Amino acid sequence: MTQSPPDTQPVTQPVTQSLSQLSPVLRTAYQRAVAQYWDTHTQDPVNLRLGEVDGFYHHHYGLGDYDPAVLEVSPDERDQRIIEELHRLESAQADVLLDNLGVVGPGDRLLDAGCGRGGTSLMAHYRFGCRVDGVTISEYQAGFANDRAVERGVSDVVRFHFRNMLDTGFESGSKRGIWTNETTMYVDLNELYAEFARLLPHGGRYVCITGCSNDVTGLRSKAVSRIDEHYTCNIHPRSAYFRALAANGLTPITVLDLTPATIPYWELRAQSSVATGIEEAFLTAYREGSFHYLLIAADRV
Ligand code: GPP
Ligand code: MG
Repeated sequence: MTQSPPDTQPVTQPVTQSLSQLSPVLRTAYQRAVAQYWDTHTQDPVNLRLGEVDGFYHHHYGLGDYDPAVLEVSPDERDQRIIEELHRLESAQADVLLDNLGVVGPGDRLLDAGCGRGGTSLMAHYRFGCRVDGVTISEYQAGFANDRAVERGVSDVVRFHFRNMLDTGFESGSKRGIWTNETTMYVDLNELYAEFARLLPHGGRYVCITGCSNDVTGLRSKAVSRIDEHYTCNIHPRSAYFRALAANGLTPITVLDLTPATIPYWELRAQSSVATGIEEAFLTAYREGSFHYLLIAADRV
């Protein structure tokens, strides 16, 4: 059962209908399909075995060079060493995201929009000492992440909610910082940034890490389409981010092209026992230039 943190929205509708019909969280057939994907992809070794390394479970990719020595150790140790190395690169990616949140104090509140199994939220809490809320449209993920927070004894300050990031229900101006770690390809950016503009006070910071298609090379490539199909997502072009941010009072302060730094992660993952089959599409898309791995930090003005 999913845990219900104290401020989870109550379900007030009549009990004669099924919960999925009633839920105010999942509003469209598309959102239900995405939620179903994450509610049923629960045994994914590429995410579980990496998370088991230290209890921080991620749903994003990695940054930085891998240690080539992991490919040369004895066959009985090789698999585990590669998994540990992939996990190190994924945690390094989350650190880069948090590096760009600006000054955050223990009294601040942060929002992880599309929190997955909660790894980045927990890292943010340990770094800044503040309260973090994560939202996900997967009840399974919210439950899993809350269990990790309970295990660590931080469930009073790190909470995961079965909520929609397009309509979070949190108070206006209540979040000093918000991030999306590879989740924006599941939503309309204008709707998303209107909600973030509401939640951030003047001067609040938003950080996005995303994969986006390259307007310069034209419409989406075959490799980008394969990624969309694999994850049931809709990768946006780079231009769409800047248009939607500007339209919603969010002004970029930092833009980093992380593409060169993520390619080693995919090269190592392609050689691992936890490869899922999507590795070649990422490598092709990045190498042919039809896709970028981008960080954007923007301030609410
Ligand atoms: C990784 O999640 C991210 C997504 C599914 C969103 C798509 C991201 C893009 C940059 C296009 P994951 O860790 O669950 O994926 P996997 O199971 O493949 O490791
Ligand atoms: Mg993963």
